[in-house]
Amino acid sequence: MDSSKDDSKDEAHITASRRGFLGRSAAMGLVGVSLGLAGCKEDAPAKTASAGAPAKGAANEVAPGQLDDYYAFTSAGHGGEARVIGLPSGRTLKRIPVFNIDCMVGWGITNESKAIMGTKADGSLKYITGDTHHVHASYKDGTYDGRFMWVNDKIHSRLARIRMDTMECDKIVQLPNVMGFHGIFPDKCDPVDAKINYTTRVFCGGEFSIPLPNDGRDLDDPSKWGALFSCVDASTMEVRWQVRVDGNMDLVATSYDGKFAASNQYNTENAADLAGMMAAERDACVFFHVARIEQLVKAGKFTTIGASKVPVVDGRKAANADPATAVTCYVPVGKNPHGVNASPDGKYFVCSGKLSPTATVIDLSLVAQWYEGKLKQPRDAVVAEPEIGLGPLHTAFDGKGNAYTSLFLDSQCVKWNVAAAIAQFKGDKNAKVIIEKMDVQYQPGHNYASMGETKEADGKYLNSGNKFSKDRFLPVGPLHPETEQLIDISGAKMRLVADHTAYSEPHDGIIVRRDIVKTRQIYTMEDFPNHVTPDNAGVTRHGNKVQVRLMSQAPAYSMPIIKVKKGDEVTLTLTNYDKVEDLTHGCALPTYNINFIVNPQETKSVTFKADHAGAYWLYCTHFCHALHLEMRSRFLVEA
Ligand code: RUQ
Ligand code: CUA
Ligand code: CA
Repeated sequence: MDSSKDDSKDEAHITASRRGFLGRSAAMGLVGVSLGLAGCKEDAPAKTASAGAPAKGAANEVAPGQLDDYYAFTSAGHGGEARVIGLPSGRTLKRIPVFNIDCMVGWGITNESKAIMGTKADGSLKYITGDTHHVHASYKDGTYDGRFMWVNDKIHSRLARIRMDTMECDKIVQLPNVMGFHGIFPDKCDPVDAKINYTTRVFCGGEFSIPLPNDGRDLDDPSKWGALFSCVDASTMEVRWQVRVDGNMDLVATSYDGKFAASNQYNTENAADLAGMMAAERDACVFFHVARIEQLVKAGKFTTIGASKVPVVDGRKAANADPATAVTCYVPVGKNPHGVNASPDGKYFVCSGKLSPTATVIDLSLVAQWYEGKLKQPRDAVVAEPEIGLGPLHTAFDGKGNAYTSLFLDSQCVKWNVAAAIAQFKGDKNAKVIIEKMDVQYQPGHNYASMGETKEADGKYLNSGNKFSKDRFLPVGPLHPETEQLIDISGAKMRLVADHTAYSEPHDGIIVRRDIVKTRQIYTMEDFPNHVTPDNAGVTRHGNKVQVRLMSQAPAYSMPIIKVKKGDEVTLTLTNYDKVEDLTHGCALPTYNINFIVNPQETKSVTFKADHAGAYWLYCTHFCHALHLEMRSRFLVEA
């Protein structure tokens, strides 16, 4: 095998690789026809030169000691965590374990984190895998308020909340009777009481149809299966209600007035196989009338499914034909759409076609009119449908009337003007819809702009989350990092300012101005009910249940020797008495799988069976002091 040939920088090879990807898709029968590429127009505007080299005086330069202007909060895909990145530098600031186990902080190891993640009767974790796609933060007055973020888990249909002051997950809820929970979006305002102008609900789209309940019935009859849209209370994190829909849901967006949540549907066919999901020429974006759903729930007009007590309202088409009482409105959009995004002026939702080279622009005021009986057909709410390129997925906004859509198949980001698209739809042949197309490397999934999902969209940066990097970075084996390309969108022309790497595989993210985020410096000891005090520190025993209460203060633990007996069930609680910001200690116990950290004034605990005798050095893992290595105690398990 000739492996010496370095073809990684060979353009032809790259192009071939890219074709290979598409070719493989086509060979698998994957959307061969549609991707082969319906409506591909040859008269598309000329591409700008491939932005291979970053611009001179790159705008991403953040000098040593200088702080970034923005935080990016991103998902991590099947890594199961969330991430915090500084922008424009691209420096990774933090990884927030959520659905995954992380032995640096002890997530999935400590009792406190396990209680959040969920355990089985024997105390072990219910799930050890996760698939995070979408991170969205809480709102007030149409912009971020710095309280919370939420992230979905597609694999086990869970929604997690992350406190922005500590950047740690504090609650996780599982959605009943949902599989493939994909899109999420917090509401921005109450649908009835406009004084409640902050997030109180989080909406969740269920992508896969399953038997309802999923207990073994109807296995051979997918026509009876269904999908649910869920509303979670932002503060209690309990599921408030669900709506059964026709078709499926993918991504979710919410209106600025709180009246609507919407989800794009690529499977309006209700099909259970690939060909069936591509049968219809148009699919839909379904708009949920939040106030009416809550009225029905209040009036007791709902059902429940299986063992779940969550109220379920019928949002299927047949039950919602009358606009006067409907809770759902299905607006037809381009074939197999992906992504639905709200424009920062609050007026439009944009759905990308994916299998149609178009984006569909829906006017929210017209959706409202349909519900008031003033609009004939839901389809009349469509006010533009420009052709923008192949494989459009997600759309970001700059707050200046322009939209930026990722084109997966074209490997481009297309900048287009929303007002021009509407004018063109009305018949203006001179409307200049497409402003610029920029090559990205390669095949973008999600993109997102600085503050782009708020009323404060500032049109500074766009991040293109590209699924393939190939030649962009030093090779690291068959799996490459992804390319997160940072694009300066503040000028007339888009300008690539950096290729940042990302470990597989972030999907979506948000870019938040740094002044919005207010983090804590240290914890408050009293916030932990089980914190150790000098009075209760030490070893106490009740039968074979042993409490080990330990304190840390650099460079020592409060007990040099800890003695237990083989067979004991040990609960070790550690409170960090250091008060200096960032003065964190670790706690590792060899052969017992114990490994976690305690930040200043924080308390954590672990429970384990001391099932093998011997001497074990309980040691500090987190560099804390000149005598960090000496910071250890003898943990003795007597035979
Ligand atoms: S959605 S890019 Cu498009 Cu979850 Cu992944
Ligand atoms: Cu304490 Cu290292
Ligand atoms: Ca379809």
